[in-house]
Amino acid sequence: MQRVVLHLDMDAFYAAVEVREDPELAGRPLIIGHRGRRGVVATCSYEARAFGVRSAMPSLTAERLCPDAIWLPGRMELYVEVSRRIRRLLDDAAPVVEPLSIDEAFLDLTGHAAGLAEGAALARALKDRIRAQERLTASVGVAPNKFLAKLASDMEKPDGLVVFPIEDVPTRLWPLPVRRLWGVGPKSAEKLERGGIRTVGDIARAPGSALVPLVGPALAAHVHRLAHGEDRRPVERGLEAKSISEERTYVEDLTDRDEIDRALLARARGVARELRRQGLAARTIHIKVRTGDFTTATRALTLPDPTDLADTILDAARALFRERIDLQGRGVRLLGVGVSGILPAESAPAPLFPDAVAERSRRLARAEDAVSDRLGTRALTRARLLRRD
Ligand code: TTP
Ligand code: MG
Repeated sequence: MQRVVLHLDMDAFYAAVEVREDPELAGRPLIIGHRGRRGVVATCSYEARAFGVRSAMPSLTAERLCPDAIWLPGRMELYVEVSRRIRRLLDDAAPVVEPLSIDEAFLDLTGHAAGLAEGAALARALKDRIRAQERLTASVGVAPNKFLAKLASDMEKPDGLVVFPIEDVPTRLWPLPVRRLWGVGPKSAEKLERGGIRTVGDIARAPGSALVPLVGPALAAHVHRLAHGEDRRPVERGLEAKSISEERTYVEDLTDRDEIDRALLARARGVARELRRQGLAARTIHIKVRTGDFTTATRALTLPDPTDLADTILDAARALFRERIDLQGRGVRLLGVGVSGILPAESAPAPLFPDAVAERSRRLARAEDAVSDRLGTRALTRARLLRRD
């Protein structure tokens, strides 16, 4: 069966959402980011790109290239909400959707669309729905695999729709520089170029034995396949950008360090229990702190390995609180702990070096879960959480 894979990427995503919210911004150079010496550009409208402004560029450079640009700081919550709504449209359009980032996903239409032409018709309909419902444009690539689909979605941005059949590989893929191949970073590109291999076509035409001394056997085989437009990676169903959190507001502000620490422990336990109940693990740990004067701060950090354990979540939450929150003498009115970057626990890679402490925590957690399933969550607790009275 011929595979039909779509790659969809929203155009100038944050900037386009801002333009939609304020039509006065349409047609003007718009930059999302913070100005000044320490700022960087998150993204910018295509009008600003005409001046050479790009994502991740220092704001000072962008200010020099485009002095008349309008700057906005960005509103993450709004972009996440729009992203979720678009995700629902994608789920309606394809049986399998694999989100890659806030504005980008692969869709697998194999068995749903007979061939690339039918895939393109479905892509057109999807673009129309996104435009009608969200008043935003997307660029889509349609191809027999992920690699070609992603390449194609980028070819006619913004508002593009490009079909990339395997027959087009020699004319459209081979002229591109080697660094456009997935997995070829600046270092490997340099090694290939030193061996006289500059374009994807050079790789495709080179005998395998010519590449091995330059980049090693594994990468040589990989780039050789890609250069011929071959990529067997499946589109994998992703979870909705999901988060789990628990927070509590206090009648009287917490001021005592130990009291705050116990509150963090209680919230971390709740979040970890919920993760295990759903068979999930998470990589990113958040805290939310509202002080007596109603200012709210959120802080997050990402762990090397996903976890479903209260102790690991607590360690991260404590570190965030200690190092990244300055109470300036104020008390804590609300305290929350949350997690995101969630994946099914069984798909979490097993740790390279199994760790005895983590293993003990895991066994303890399983025992705690068993007790609370039978007797309720208050039946078993940590001594630290018992009130002195
Ligand atoms: P991209 O899809 O890379 O960029 P874009 O959607 O703004 O523009 P286009 O796809 O048309 O080229 O990233 C999606 C969003 O992610 C982008 O709107 C802002 C954010 N982002 C950053 O905050 N920093 C970055 O360095 C990049 C690349 C993106
Ligand atoms: Mg984009």
